[in-house]
Amino acid sequence: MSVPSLIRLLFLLLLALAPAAAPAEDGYDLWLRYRAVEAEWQQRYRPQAGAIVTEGRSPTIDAAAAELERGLAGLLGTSPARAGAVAGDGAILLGTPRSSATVARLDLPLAPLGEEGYLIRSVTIDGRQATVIAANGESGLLYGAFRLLRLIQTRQPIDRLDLSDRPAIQHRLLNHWDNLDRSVERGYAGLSLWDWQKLPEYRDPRYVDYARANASIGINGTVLNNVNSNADILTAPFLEKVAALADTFRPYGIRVYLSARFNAPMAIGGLDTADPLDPRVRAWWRAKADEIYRIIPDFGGFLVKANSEGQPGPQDFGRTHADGANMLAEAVAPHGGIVMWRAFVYSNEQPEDRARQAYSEFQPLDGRFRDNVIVQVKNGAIDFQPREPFHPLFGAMPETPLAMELQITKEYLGFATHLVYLGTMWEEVLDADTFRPSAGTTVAEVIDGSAHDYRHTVMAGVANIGNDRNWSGSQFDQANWFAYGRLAWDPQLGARDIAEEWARMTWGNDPALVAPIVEMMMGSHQAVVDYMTPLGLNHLMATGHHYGPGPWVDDLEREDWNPTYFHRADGEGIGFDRTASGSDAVAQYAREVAAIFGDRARVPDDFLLWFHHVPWDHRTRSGRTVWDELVVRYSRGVEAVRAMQRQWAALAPRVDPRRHTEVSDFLRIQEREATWWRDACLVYFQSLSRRPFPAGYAPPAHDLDHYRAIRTPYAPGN
Ligand code: BDP
Repeated sequence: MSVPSLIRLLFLLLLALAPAAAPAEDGYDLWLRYRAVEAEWQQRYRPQAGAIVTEGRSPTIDAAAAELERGLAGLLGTSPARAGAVAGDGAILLGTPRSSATVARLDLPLAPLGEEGYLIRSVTIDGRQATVIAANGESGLLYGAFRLLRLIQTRQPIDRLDLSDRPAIQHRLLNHWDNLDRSVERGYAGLSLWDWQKLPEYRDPRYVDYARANASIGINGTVLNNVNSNADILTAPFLEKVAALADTFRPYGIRVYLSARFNAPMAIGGLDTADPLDPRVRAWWRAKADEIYRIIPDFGGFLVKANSEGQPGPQDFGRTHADGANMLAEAVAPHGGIVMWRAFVYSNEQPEDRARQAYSEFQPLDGRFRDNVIVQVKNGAIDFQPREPFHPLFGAMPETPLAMELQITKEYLGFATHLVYLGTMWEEVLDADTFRPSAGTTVAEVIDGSAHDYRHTVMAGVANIGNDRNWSGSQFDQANWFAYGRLAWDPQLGARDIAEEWARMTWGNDPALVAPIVEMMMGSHQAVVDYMTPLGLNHLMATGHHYGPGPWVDDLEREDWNPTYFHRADGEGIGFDRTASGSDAVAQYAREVAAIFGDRARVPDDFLLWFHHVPWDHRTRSGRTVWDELVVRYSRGVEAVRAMQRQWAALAPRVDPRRHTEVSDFLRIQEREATWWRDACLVYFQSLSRRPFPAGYAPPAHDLDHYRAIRTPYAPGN
């Protein structure tokens, strides 16, 4: 053999032996990256990662086993064989007592785990050491499989396991605000994943990855379409498409739900009314439900936005929300379906403080809903603002199951480009004490049903998912999808623990990486509140798209769409008086809560201007005047973004270049926009307060006219 061909041969040999280069990271894999663990961990894990044993088969068991195969292959570089029996040490046995005789024989304490819980134990089976993942229902196996993988992904030992878990909330749903033309209301991650035009024949393989991701965090339902809904989704051709998605998601324990347009009997049914008490209307909905369940036997039910922001509803026919909800509930009840009726209502004609309206409308209806209706309440009383006190309905409807609706997509929190971890914000709301019926009853306990013994429990998250390669529009927004799922599973989890788990799975386990990432995340919500709406301010966003500041806007058709309605700043002071001398919204809370929120001396500074109108020279807890404190907080928010930029820059050697650059670039956008927010708001408020900037704080670069003239008609998500 000639020398050159010898060299060639040698080269090819080397190439074959070299470890395959890891595929470039672009975020598609989310927290399910399954990149190889370090050598010493390989040693520790491998003995526990032998064959994957399933004695029975089903689509869900296969999905769980396939995930283990895929995960272990990536993490440990092994290709564990799929086997029908435990034959050697290190097997992972996956089964329910029904699917697996061995699991049945082990007589594990599965009873307390319900249908979706799971147990993972290191056991000995006929003298062989094995790990068993057992559950009563098959979706529990899926959750258990993902849990085992998560242990490895976060570098925890798996050789002496004895753990179990079950979800605290029954229905853990994503709400997609996706339109039939694939635009996504308040979506910043591209188009809708649902390619309606190509369904039902073509099922994008991405649908399976979507289902895997959701199953990995325990999400078990998805509302496919926008709450501002189009009745066409309920027509036969669309239902076939919906059925195709349902078939794809089913093995992953995920049911589909639809947003129903209340006047569908008129829009697509040829009736001249949608009056919920009209027998023809009731018959139409019953027939529609029957039609849906014929092709989607496990259809979850309906989500409804009625008589809100122009959507049709029962009040158009002189009926109540309960009449409307009960009519739909009756239609799906024979099939085991549920109706989620949104409490996000406010009306233009009502002179009442917008923050009070949902409570005024719904609280008196407590106990008037059929037993398969859940009233879905946003976390706060206004609208997904950067920070809101918990909604006063939580705790106030003991006879009606209440769901909490969170917004994962960051409509009011910097769209996809601002790094804002929402786990801390949600934790703050879930941990809030409702004092109903007594001290110590948190919002989480209302939602998980324990406070009032609810028969249904639901958590809903407005999805931030689109067809962008990284799913959520940004790498860090994946954390919000993840955190939402984890909190829906267990609302008692800590935001920091979730952040750490996500960081390890998404970026790597190097402590020098994990610690700063978690630190960035944990401070990020306070930062955005500071540079957008500090001290309890809210709704200062520009009109329509809500992109950027518009605190001066005062000319919209509805009074309660104007930022000036919300901040009420003038030459004397700033803030919305919601005490007894004002709208008295505080009275909707339990007495103990009202006593705190309603008292200027006791209200936390974070909610000062939400509940109080105070003079510019009012002293906050810091000892500074409100005006000075505004300047300090707005400036502090911008500084926090700059600190994140520095922290992230220092991580360059430890993060793959593509994702690192993307995050750096987004932080530059965030820094620019945070500065814009600070400057525009402060220059505007200064035009009213007529006070100087405190020493050491630079006044904005431009005058008010400059900021008022900024127009961004093409901002996304509108
Ligand atoms: C608001 C959004 C709007 C939604 C509405 C809702 O701006 O797009 O339709 O909430 O939740 O925050 O119904």
